[in-house]
Amino acid sequence: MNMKTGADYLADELYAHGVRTVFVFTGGAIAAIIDSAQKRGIKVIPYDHELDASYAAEGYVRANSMPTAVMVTSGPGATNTISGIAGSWFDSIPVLFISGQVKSFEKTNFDLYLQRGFQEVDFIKSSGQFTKYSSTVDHSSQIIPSIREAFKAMVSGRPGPAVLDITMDAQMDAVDKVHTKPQDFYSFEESLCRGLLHNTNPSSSDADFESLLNQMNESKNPVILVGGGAQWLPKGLFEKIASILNIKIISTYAGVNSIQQENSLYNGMIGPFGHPKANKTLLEASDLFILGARIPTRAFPILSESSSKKFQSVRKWALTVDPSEFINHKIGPLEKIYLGLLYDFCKYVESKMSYTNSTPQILHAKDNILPEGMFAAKTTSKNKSSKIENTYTVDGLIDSLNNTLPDNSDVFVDVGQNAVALALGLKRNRGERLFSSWANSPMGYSLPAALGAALEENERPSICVIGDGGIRTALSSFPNLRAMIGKAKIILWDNRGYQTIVDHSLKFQQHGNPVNIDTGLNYFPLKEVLIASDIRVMEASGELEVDMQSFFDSDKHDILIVSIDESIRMSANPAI
Ligand SMILES: Cc1ncc(C[n+]2csc(CCOP(=O)(O)OP(=O)(O)O)c2C)c(N)n1
Repeated sequence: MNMKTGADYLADELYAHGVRTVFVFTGGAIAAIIDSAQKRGIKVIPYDHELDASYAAEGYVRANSMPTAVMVTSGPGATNTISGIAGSWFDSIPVLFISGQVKSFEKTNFDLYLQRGFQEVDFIKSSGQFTKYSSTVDHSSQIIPSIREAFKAMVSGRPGPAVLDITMDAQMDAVDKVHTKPQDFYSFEESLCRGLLHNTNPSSSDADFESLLNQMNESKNPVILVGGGAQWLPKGLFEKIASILNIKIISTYAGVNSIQQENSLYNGMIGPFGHPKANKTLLEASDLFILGARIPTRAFPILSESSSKKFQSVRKWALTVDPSEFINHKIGPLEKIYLGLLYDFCKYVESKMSYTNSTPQILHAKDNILPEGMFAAKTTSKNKSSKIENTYTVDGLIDSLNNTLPDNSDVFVDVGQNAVALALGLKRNRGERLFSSWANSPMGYSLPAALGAALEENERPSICVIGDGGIRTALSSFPNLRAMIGKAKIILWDNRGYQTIVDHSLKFQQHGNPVNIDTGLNYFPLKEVLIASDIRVMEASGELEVDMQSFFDSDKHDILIVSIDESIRMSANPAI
C-alpha cells in the first residue's frame, strides 16, 4: 500500500484551506514538504532568497486576500525570513511560514547547549516575537491540528503571521491514516474581513455600536481616522459607510486604500510626512473616532505646545481589536475604547442608516496632493546644470503616474521618497490600490511583493515603484522578475543615492555620514546588471507622461528608469 507521509497530509490540509500557490527556497529539511505540495497540485514558486519569498508571499496575500505559505529549510533558511515575518506582523498580514527542522530525536536542548544538529536553530524562539501562533511539529499526527490552529490564529481578531517548525521525521514518516474530522472552512477572504470566530474575540455588541454611532451623530465636528484595520474590508464598504455617515475622513499610511483620494470627505493622510490639511483636520475635530488605527509615531504629526493643548481637548474614541495599543499612547486618554471589528461596525451602520447616494462625491479636492515644498530642489537651475540629463521632479513623476497608470493597478512602493510621494499623491481614482510594508519599511520589499501579487490572474496590473537603493537590495529577485516577464511593471525612482538618509543626515548635521560615496552606489552599474539579467529597460528621456504612457501601453519593457533630480530633498512638515 502506498502510504501517505506527514508532508502529504500537510499539502492536503493546505489545499483544503485554499492554498494554491506557495513561495519557497528549498533545502534538505524542507524538500519533502515542497515535493508533496507539488504533487498535490499547489503552484510552487522558487525564489533565490528566503526574504524575497517572504515579501512575495506577503504581497500575494495583501493584493489577493488569498492564503499562502512560505516554505524554507532549517537554520539559515528559516532565519532569512525574519524581516518578512516581522513586516507581516507589524502590518497585520496573515502569512504562514513553514520551516523544516532536524529530526525530533536529534533536537538540541537549547537551554543547555549551543547547537547539536546541522543547521539547527530554535526558530520558534527567534520568530516568536512576531507570530500570532507558532509551534514545533514533532510528529506527523500533529500536522493537521497545528495547521488548523495556525489558520485560526492568523485570521482571528488582528490578523498576523504564524510559524510551523516541522521536524524531518514528522514530514517523512509514512502515516497509515490520520484521524481528523473534516472541517467546515470559511473562505480565507471572508474569515479575514469578518475576523473569524467572533465568539472567541472580544467583540462589541450592538449596544456598543449604537453608542458609538450616537457619539458620531451627536458630535459637533466629528472626524474619523481610519487605519490598517480597514485593509481587509470588502471593496467599497468603507467608502460607502463614510458617505452614509457623512463624516470627514483622515487616514494613516496603512488606511490609504479605504477611500479614494479625491472623495470630498477625504481630508488626507496625517503625519509628519502627511497632508497638512489632514493634520489640521485632526486638530480641529471636536471628536476623533479612531477606527482600526494604532497611530504609531511615524503616523502622527509633530505638535507644537499650543497644538498639543488644543489636541487634548479633542474627545477621542476608538474601535479596535487591540485596546492595549492605546495604553500610554501619545494621543492621551480616550473617552471610550470599543472592542470589535470594523467590519461589524460597518455592517451595523449599513443596517441602521439609509443610504441615498450610491456614488462617492468626487470633488477633485485640490489639497490631497503632494504638499508644496515637501520635495524641494535646492535651486531650479541645478536641474539644468545637473550632469545627468533628463532629470524629473517628484511632482512631475506623480502627475505622470496619476495620468498613465493602468486602471485597477496594484501599486507596491518601497521605502524613501517613492513611498512618501505615492502615499500622498496617488489619486486612487481608477481603482488603484497602494501597498507597502508600511510599519517595517525594509528596502527591497516592493519588487518581490509586486511579483508575488502578480502571480494570481486577477486582472489587476501589478506595478512596483522602487528606489535605486531599494532595487539593489532586491537583486536576488531579478530571476523571478525575468521569469515573470510581462506580469509586472517596475518604475525605478533613480535619485542616485540613499536620499532619505542624506536628508536625515543633513537634518541632524551629521556631516561625517558618507551615505553616498562609501556605499558605492555611484559605481554600481545597475542598468547593465538589469540588461544582463535579461530585463528590458527603458529610460525616460522626453516628455515624462508620454514616455510613461508608452511604457505602460507596450509589452516591450519591464522597467522604466526615471531620473530624479538628486538635489531634490524630502522634508517633513514642520510642527503644527
Ligand atoms: C533593509 C533596510 N536597510 C536599511 C534601511 C534604512 N534606510 C531607509 S531609507 C534608506 C535609503 C533608501 O534609498 P533608495 O531606495 O534609493 O530611496 P531614496 O531614499 O533615495 O528615495 C535606507 C538605507 C531600510 N529602510 N531597510
